[in-house]
Amino acid sequence: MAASIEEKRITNFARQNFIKLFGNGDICAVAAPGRVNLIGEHTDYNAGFVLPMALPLVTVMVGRQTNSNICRISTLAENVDQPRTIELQLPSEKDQLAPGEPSWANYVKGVMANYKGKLCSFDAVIASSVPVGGGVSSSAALEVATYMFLDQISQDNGNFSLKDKALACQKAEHDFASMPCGIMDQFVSFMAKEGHALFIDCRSMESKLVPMNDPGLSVLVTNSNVRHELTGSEYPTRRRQCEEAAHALGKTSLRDATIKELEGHKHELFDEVYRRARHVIGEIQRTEESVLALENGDYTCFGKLMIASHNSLRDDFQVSCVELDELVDIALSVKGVYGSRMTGGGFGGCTVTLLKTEAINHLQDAIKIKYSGSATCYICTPCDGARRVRLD
Ligand code: GAF
Repeated sequence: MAASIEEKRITNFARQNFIKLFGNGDICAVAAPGRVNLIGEHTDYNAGFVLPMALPLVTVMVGRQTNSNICRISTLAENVDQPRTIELQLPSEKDQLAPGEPSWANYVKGVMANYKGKLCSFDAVIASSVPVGGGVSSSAALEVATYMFLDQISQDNGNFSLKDKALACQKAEHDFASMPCGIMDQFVSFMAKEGHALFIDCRSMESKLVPMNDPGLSVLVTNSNVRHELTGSEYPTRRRQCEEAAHALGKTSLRDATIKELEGHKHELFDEVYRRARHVIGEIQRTEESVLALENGDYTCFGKLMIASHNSLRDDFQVSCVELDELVDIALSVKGVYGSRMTGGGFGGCTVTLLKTEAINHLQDAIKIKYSGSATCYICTPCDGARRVRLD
């Protein structure tokens, strides 16, 4: 899927609807991608490493600044709670904004509340091809698109760094969606580069681009199209358990802990807490090793690390589900597949599979025949982060 085709389709859709709702005239458009995490799951809030890449799937926001002191925001995204259009009084102070109903608007309001430049009133329409609840970061794509849009229309956007903007979007998600997420999703949605995965050190917030442009290598993202309701409640619990383990080991975060130290404290920890920590410590190490493997073109090694990651998420971190396990097993039964794992927060959503390009059709056929549900497959090349979109 070429980013530009997808981007054009969604942008035109949003633009036509904008004109219907708010009239013709000067319109600007921005796009922010969803992401797939290749490896490094549930490590970002443990100050660890992650290795995501941006997807061709995007959220776009089109619109313009107005002089009305009212912000009118409309969404075309599927699966949203009603109403689809909200009107907000432009607040004199950003902290007057508060979360509420409809829930989709909280991501937009949260970013407005944390926007670092000067807010102005606007009309906007949002459209997206990032599947909601797919574990490919539809929330971050909406937050980052909102931030980019505000930057485009503001008279004074303050020229902040992408890192500052990512942190503002993360805070929006914490405060307005009650989701204590790490920094991975917002960071990669801002900073990704075409043809590369992004290795992020979530402690120093430094990152390195890792080339991923071998035509013989492909990435298949498979949406299980299931979402178990546990996600909302289990994520904060996992985060708390990790903090509890770090505390018991006398560390600021699990990034600084070793398996040996964990074993030494095993008797002091609840079994669940011990296993959560074992996943995180192992996953941080796997992520470091996977970058070297990718840089050396050692896809077999990378694939093995992905499989170990999945097993650890399933058995120790306990965030997988039967559908994701089934999709991983199907992928691993196909010749030419290097590795496969669940990706994102878990309890449904997507798997990511690294494979030889020549094996893609076989894998898609196997999923069609063997998967007990109905899956959606996306062949993905690494795309650019958030950008302004030119309107023809
Ligand atoms: C979700 C969160 F938003 C991320 O910060 C990350 O923790 C991920 O789950 C798990 O790796 O996408």
